Amino acid sequence: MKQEIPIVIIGHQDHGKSTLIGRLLLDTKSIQKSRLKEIKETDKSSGQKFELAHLVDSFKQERERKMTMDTTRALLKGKKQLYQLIDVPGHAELISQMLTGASSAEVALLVVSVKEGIREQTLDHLEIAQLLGIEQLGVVINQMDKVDYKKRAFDVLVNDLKKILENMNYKSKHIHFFPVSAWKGDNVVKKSSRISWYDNLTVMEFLENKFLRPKIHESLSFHFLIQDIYEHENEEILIGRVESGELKQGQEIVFLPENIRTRSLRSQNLVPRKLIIKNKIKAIKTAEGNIDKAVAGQNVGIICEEKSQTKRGTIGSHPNALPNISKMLSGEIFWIRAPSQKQLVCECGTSRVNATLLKPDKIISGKKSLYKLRLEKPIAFEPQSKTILSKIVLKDQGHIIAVGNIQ
Ligand SMILES: Nc1nc2c(ncn2[C@@H]2O[C@H](COP(=O)(O)OP(=O)(O)OP(=O)(O)O)[C@@H](O)[C@H]2O)c(=O)[nH]1
Ligand SMILES: [Mg+2]
Repeated sequence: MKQEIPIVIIGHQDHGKSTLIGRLLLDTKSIQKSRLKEIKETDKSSGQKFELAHLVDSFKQERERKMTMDTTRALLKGKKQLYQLIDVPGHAELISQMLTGASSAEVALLVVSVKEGIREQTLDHLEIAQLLGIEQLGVVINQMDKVDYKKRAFDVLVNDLKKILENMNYKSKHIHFFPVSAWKGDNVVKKSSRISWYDNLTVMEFLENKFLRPKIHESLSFHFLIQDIYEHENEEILIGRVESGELKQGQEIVFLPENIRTRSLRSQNLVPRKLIIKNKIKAIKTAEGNIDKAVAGQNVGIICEEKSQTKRGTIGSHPNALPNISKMLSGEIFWIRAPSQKQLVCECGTSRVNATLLKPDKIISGKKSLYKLRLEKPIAFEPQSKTILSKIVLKDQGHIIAVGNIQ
């Protein structure tokens, strides 16, 4: 089975994200004719003009409100690969999709309307994507038909975007710009005859040929994120996802932060090895039966020789490559909105703990800052690893208000 590469579509409201997805699906024949017909008929019978975005935004509620309400994952069939296009309506959805989705994207398509230019959500999404570790970016300069396909309009916007991207530490060699009309189909899958001054990649060619295959963290040491635990025939099965590395039957495993003595936690982040309680993987289970080895990205259940007595949020790691453990976290953070109090909930991987915000004092919504947090209980994490164990989300009364990295 081919691996589906997740690609997140970001950009300001109404700049054409859903239309771009619709166009990609249509021109690659990823969508069945019957589905297209069905949507056209629904539009006709409800007196609406057919919109490509309806291929994606086909929930009834959404159609009524004319805005993407829920995240959609659409399957795009390329010649070489399969892609999962992730349409995110807002900041919170972008963050939760990227951090809790079965697989988070390493590539983003940013849609910017050439008519409207750079807007608030354009900038916010770029900041968030950067913090979430997205390095490769296809910048779709959309609605070129609205400016008569003029090169100057494209050039001016590209120049402004280049300056912004540089300031945000995106590297130019990983970024491509495309003059596009998603509505008319210029340079999305087919080369445009209306944009003669552009003789370069289409969006689809970029996806198929240019961007580097996602690093699925296979080469790193293993971390197994526990989502659930249940008992079956007196055996304890730990359900979770291999976030990085490889998990093998017979391998030693340590559950963190539980399986180390608290004395070491108080004194330092790095744990002396002698204080660690080791366990061993007896079996690795999947829906299809037992396997010897599970790799990064796989969801499996494991049974250990000793009952682990761990819980959701625990990380299983190799005794020689343990993550950090601490109650203090710091790094960079982007505030979607200001917190209503200092007492927040911090989520990292599958762990979730109460946290007190120590820094910053002054929070400006829509801005990045440095932060410092004190957690109620220690958690395991991996600073600067690019895996989700180096990212946090802060919640205030159940709502996502910020996303950050751990440095
Ligand atoms: N003329 C023209 N109109 C476009 C183009 N792309 C999108 N549109 C129109 O712009 C409007 C918004 O497009 P959507 O694809 O729904 O935008 P979106 O970014 O998904 O919007 P939200 O989901 O609400 O954030 C629709 O009416 C589209 O038909 C384009 O290339 N040219
Ligand atoms: Mg949309």
